[in-house]
Amino acid sequence: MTITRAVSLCHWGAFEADVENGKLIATRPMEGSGADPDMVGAWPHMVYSDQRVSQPHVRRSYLEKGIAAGGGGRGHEDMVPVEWDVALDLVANELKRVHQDYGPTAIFGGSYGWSSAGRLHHARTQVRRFLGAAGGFTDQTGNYSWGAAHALLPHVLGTANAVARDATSWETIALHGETVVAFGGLNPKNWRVSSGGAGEFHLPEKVLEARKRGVKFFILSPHADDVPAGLDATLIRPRPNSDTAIMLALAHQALTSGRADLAFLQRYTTGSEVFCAYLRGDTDGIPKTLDWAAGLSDVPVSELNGLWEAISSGRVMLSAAWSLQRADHGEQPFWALIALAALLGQIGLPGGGFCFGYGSMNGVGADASKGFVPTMPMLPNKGMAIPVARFVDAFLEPGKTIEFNGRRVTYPDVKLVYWAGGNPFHHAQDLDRLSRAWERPQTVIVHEPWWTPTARRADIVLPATTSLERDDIGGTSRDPYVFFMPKLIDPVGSARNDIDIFRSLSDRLGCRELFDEGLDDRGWLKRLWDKSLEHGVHSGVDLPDFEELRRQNIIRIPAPLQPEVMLESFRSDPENNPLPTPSGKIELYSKAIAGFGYSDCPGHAVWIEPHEWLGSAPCGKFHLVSNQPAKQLHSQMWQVMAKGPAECRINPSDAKEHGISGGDHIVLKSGRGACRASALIDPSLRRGVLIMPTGAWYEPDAEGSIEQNGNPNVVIGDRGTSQLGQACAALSALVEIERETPAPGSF
Ligand SMILES: Nc1nc2c(c(=O)[nH]1)N[C@H]1C(S)=C(S)[C@@H](COP(=O)(O)OP(=O)(O)OC[C@H]3O[C@@H](n4cnc5c(=O)[nH]c(N)nc54)[C@H](O)[C@@H]3O)O[C@H]1N2
Ligand SMILES: Nc1nc2c(c(=O)[nH]1)N[C@H]1C(S)=C(S)[C@@H](COP(=O)(O)OP(=O)(O)OC[C@H]3O[C@@H](n4cnc5c(=O)[nH]c(N)nc54)[C@H](O)[C@@H]3O)O[C@H]1N2
Ligand SMILES: [Mo]
Repeated sequence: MTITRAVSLCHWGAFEADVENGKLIATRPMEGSGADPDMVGAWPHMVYSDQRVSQPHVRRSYLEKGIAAGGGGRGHEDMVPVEWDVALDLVANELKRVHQDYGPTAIFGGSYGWSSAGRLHHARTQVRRFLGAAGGFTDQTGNYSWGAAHALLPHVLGTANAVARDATSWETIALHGETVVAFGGLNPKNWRVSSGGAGEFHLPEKVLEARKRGVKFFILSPHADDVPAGLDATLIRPRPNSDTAIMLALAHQALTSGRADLAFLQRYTTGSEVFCAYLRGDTDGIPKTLDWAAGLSDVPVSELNGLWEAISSGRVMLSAAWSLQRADHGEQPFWALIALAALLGQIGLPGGGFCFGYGSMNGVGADASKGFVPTMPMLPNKGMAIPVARFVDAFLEPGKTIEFNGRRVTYPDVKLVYWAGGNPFHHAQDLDRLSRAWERPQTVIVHEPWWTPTARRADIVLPATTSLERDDIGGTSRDPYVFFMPKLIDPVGSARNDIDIFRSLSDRLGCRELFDEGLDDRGWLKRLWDKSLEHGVHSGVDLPDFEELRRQNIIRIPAPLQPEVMLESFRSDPENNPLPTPSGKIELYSKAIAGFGYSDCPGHAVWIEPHEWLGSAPCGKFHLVSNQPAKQLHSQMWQVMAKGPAECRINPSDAKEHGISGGDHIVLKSGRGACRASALIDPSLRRGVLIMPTGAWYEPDAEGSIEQNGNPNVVIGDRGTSQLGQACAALSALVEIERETPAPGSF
């Protein structure tokens, strides 16, 4: 019997694996890593799940009639197993036909989703490289995570690095900070995940260390789960989507109380006069007072006063979770937070200023050296790109022109969809509408290891390996480790690596050289690592060569000499280190944005009422917060973790009013659709708010009326944040609920 023990990596952490006679037996957190044992322990169940796609499949009527079959049968018909060559010929011929008849933009290959960890075999990167090499495609720009910030922050700060990359380290907060205010909280469940994977999950300890050193925490969130245990934080529970009003009111208070740091505004910002005139009410007749914000946020003014007192002196770090900007007018809370921090004048000082994402992902604010984890280079795209979260609109309304960050984008006429490494039937909003849009393209091709809802709705499904079935290099710049991820087991079934599938297709399409430059996997991995070695030479860090990395399996990169303080060099010398904004300063008023003329995103931070929120909701409506799942990465692991429909938290008084007890099956409804959930009574939750995580696989019932597994995106609308960001606004949704009758059957 041969037993191999090796370390590998996934987005939810580094793990040790036992392989016995070629079979994966057990996986557990890498020692000292702090990864979640349930999540990394799921691997053996995942790789051998009965949901694995065993071989290529083609939808029955598509196999018989080709595109004459139409798209209506997707997800309803059976899928016929076929040989690899049959499937690959079909895919290559379709790509050739659509490209010839309609041009590159008719091929939609943005393929948004998290794929797996590992730089070479990252499916979304490979599909976009391949389609680039094959002549071009319609890409997606931005991301679901912080799409509004992706559009806004370059105008205000010059880059979007403030969302995570450049975050001020927790060490400096512990050493120099006095108060942390976290809008959207610091939910420890979000620290179980890192894009790219990680060898350290130590944020809970780092944050508690700051507390031990006397830093006081204020958390603004609808529920207590956003407060880490032991933090002893003051919890303020505003109405969802009202944070901008609170930030503006605190800024107004700074201005009118004389606390505002006018010298900072003068030296480091532009446009403060226009912004301050708005705060005073000179432009709209409404002074943005604490009373005004108390009315909008439904927080007693005494609590807002307490918050003001806490931040009016001492070193203050203001933080906002990414969730705040995944909402109607999601650009505003981020811009308002920057403006408030500017008025307090501590941007660029250790432990002070602002930052986004401390509560959103592992590693934000951890001390790690950047640039050692290589990335795959992209190839030029002769097609076009649309904002990531607008793809359903594009499928439904080809030829329509929308505004997007100062540009006009005309939707392409999509004939072919190619998805590898994402699950749009999990992540898009208004899923019943996506189902209708999904019928329109002539051909849908999906690479997946598992029969996800998206794979089940494809015409051609190609089975992909998981990251345990191939060699790779992985890591993230917010973590001190780089991993060689060894192939632990042979491909399950007849699965192939995404890159090998694209190699076979590019042979058929005559673009192989462009696609992989004649390098095999080992050649690519060595080339990637050589880039890290170069970076090591420039930064004085001694790194092992590729063969040694492979042998060592994992290497630790020394921490930077100085802990990160965001915008420190700009603060110390703004003349010589200007920001890459038009003014070189922080733009509290942006002429560029004002020039776009968008009423939903004017030239400075403003309060704009969300389209859907409790402030103007008819009686009986709830605000649905759909946050990230605790023990999954999005829809990944659902097939082994789910024990029934997703849980939906509800306040006990709200539950009582609706005759709902804990564990009851309930139905959430909106004009867009309905989904089932299991009620979880949560006394810490604000009344009128429901919290239901994403992560369930979309499963409409036979009549198509109630989704069975609890995917909140069935009831959530699909509207862009604004004409600037056109980003995902999933966290602005009003729904109704009822107890399911008759009593719940089995799951
Ligand atoms: N209502 C609501 N909706 C949301 C959000 C929200 O907060 N609320 N959040 C949004 C955010 S921030 C995000 S990031 C998205 C998540 O977006 P999703 O696309 O839903 O993310 P994943 O579930 O991680 O999808 C990755 C897919 O890749 C597959 N996969 C894994 N490894 C491989 C591989 O090697 N090859 C191939 N071909 N496939 C592989 C997995 O099985 C999985 O199906 O959801 C968004 N949607
Ligand atoms: N375990 C786990 N961790 C993850 C992920 C995962 O799938 N699983 N996904 C990762 C990804 S891709 C991303 S983008 C990040 C997302 O990071 P975030 O967007 O920060 O995470 P969420 O869990 O969606 O939301 C965080 C909290 O915001 C609060 N909140 C929602 N709306 C409002 C509001 O209007 N005001 C205030 N004050 N609070 C509000 C909710 O109570 C919620 O618990 O998470 C990452 N971390
Ligand atoms: Mo995300």
